Amino acid sequence: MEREQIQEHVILGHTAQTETGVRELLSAGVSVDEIIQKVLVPAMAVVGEKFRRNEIFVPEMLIAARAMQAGLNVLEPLILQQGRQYLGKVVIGTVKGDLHDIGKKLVATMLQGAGWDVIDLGVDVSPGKFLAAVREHKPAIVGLSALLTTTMPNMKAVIDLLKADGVRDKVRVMVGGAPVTEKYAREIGADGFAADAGEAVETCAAFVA
Ligand code: B1M
Repeated sequence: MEREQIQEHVILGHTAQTETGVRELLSAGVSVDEIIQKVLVPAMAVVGEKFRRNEIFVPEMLIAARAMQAGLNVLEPLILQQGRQYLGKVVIGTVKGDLHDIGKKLVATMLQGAGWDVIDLGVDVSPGKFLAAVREHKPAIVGLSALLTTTMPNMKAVIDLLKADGVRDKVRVMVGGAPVTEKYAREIGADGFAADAGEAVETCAAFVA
């Protein structure tokens, strides 16, 4: 299957065809990274653009997201196989009010593949739940994801609560998600920012280097 055809399947939310296309690319020797960066992620960018232009609506965006996730699920075992040394624990989640989880899951999987023990709290995670997870798991790093400009401030709410509870200096906080910038990360008092899953692995590695 041609790459453009696979992208079309993602955009139209064809789960089975997306999985088949991803498997075919793998069989043809295309790397996991290339499939993610050059095929699947650009397809979702098209979906976002179509939504912005009112050409598609939330249900179409949702089924496209399912197809994208199905494609990523095919790749996940390969990412996890990398088997590096144990690096420590990361608690990660999408902040309160935000239901976007594909990017956060990809970050979590890549971190696991790189050797981190990842506790994924899911989506719509309240500051209190992040704090409880920090107390329970004592991670080296807390990762906060936000895809909406309206939920970005909830990342600051988590950092503020960690401060108020006296545990802020025991963890490093990494933030990310499409609208998040390095400047914003600094403004809210995060320790690091990553633009994509690959950078997230580098940022976390730098924290413990
Ligand atoms: Co939504 N959505 N969505 N959506 N959605 C966006 C984000 C939007 C940009 C689309 C658009 O208008 N063009 C727009 C946000 C505008 C804004 O605030 N600036 C938007 C909107 C408006 C909405 C709703 C409000 C729509 C509505 O209801 N009217 C609604 C909000 C629901 C809510 O959260 N409360 C909504 C809903 C949804 C769906 C549920 C239908 C679905 C999500 C399904 C799911 O996740 N299971 C969805 C989708 C699919 C998108 C787009 C099309 C794709 C997101 C995605 O999965 N990208 C998105 C448009 C776009 O991004 N171009 C859009 C692929 C993924 C691999 O990339 O998530 O960016 P990304 O993750 C990257 C990096 O950002 C980074 O690494 C990842 C991997 O490389 N990263 C981190 C992410 N988290 C990180 C954390 C880190 C480090 C790096 O450290 C901890």
